[in-house]
Amino acid sequence: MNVPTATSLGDIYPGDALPVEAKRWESLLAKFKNLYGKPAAFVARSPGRVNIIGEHIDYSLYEVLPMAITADFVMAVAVRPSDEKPPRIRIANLDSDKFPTREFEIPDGEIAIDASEHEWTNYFKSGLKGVSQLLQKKRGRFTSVGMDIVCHGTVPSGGGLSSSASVVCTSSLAVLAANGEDTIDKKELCELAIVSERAVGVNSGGMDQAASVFSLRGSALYVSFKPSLDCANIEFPKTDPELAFVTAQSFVAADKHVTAPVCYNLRVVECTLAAAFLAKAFGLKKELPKDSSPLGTSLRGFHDTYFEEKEDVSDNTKASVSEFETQLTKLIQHTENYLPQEEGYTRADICGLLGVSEDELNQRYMSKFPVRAEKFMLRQRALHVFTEALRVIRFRSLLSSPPSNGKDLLQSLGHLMNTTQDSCRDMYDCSCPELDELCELARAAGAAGSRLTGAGWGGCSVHLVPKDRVEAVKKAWEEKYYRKKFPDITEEKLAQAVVVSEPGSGSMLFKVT
Ligand code: NG1
Ligand code: MG
Repeated sequence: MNVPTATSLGDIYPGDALPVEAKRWESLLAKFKNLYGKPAAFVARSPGRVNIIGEHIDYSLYEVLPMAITADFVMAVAVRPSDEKPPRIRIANLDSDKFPTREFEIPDGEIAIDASEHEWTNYFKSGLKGVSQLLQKKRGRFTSVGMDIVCHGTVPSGGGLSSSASVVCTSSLAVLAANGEDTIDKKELCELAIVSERAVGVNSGGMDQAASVFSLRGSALYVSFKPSLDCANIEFPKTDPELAFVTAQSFVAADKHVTAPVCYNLRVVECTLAAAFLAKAFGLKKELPKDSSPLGTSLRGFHDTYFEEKEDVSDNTKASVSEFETQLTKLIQHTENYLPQEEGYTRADICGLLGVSEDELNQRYMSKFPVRAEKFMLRQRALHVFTEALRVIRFRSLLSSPPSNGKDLLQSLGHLMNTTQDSCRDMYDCSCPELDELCELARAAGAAGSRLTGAGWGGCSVHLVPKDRVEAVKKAWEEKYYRKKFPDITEEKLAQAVVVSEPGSGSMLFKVT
């Protein structure tokens, strides 16, 4: 698939959003001219995303269902003279108080990123680094051209809507275009952005980048990672009452960079260890296959290998939906039986079963991205992953063959989302009291389904609400959550807290004419 190029704003933004966006783009291009004394040559953009269902299972290589939102990150670019040695990057932001202007040289060798420092341009550098590695492979020796850049983002940072992916995908796209790659394969761009973002210190899966790169306006995106990255657009059926997805910020900042060793990166390790543990407990003869998951082997790899050995399923990617559901149901049972320790597993427990030393265990699973834990909650994490994978399949089936009554559909979808929230809170331990409260308030005011979205531990929540209940839900949050918790909240911040999400379009490149 190629990235479409377009020359006018009207091609991306729905009519009603145009005046606001047009103003923003005008400021972007005007600031560019002002700062660099020449016009920008092109603008790259990628959106944030909201995940509808399939939480914390992308890095176990199970299917997920996010959609792009209309908030995005845009980057106006001009290439600097090609004979400049070493080439330079000048990068500014419309929001210059929060994101100060930076200037640096592009080194001849590897691009260094200090992930311990919370620096906004690290996300640009991770895109630059990823593209440089790719083009080095393609072209041999390679150093990027220099670039002058002005950018701006409307995805709230640390708010669970994947501002990071919007920046990394936009940056990768911009660096590719600046270096003359004018037909850009979206799959290549996405795979590149997934790996690039890990340079910033979080050992993430690929959902955010897929949603940011591939989404089409008006539909959600069903993302699969096996046998390789693939996406399908999913439209929401027209129903009465109409469905709306509403996001609500908890305003609890989820700073993954600080919490990664005890939260996100630890979950990645726990899931990978659960796969190794189950494979050993079942005496699988084959090693778990190497795959694209962050630590190279995954619960999905265990899943496929298990059914290959025990039930002669030679290619599980060909399993029907109902066969896959049956398989997951069996794995849930097996996890309950073979990972019995509710109180978790120590390193010694795990080493004992896997037959490795603690040094080997740490080296294999915990060296690239260090984690801190006494106990690894393998049972709970695997149960979350398998049950969540099942919920995603059921959610998708409901959308493709909806019950004739819109109310039934709403209720069934909502029930799945609510169950996800319970599992995130109780099994995956990635919710927080504020997110739980937002969900409870919404349900009491008429939401059909409510849950956290994104990594959790703060950030954002998503709610399936019949259109005629949206105002009531908003009012409940305003009175019982936002004004109570934050008595000084400004009207502006309140307006940003709750958004009725319209599915937006994915990464694009615009020539400035
Ligand atoms: P957030 O923190 O919301 O961007 C993260 C991961 C995803 C996925 C979700 C949980 C990154 C960049 N993204 O999203 O890959 O695992 O958590 O479903 O870390
Ligand atoms: Mg992120």
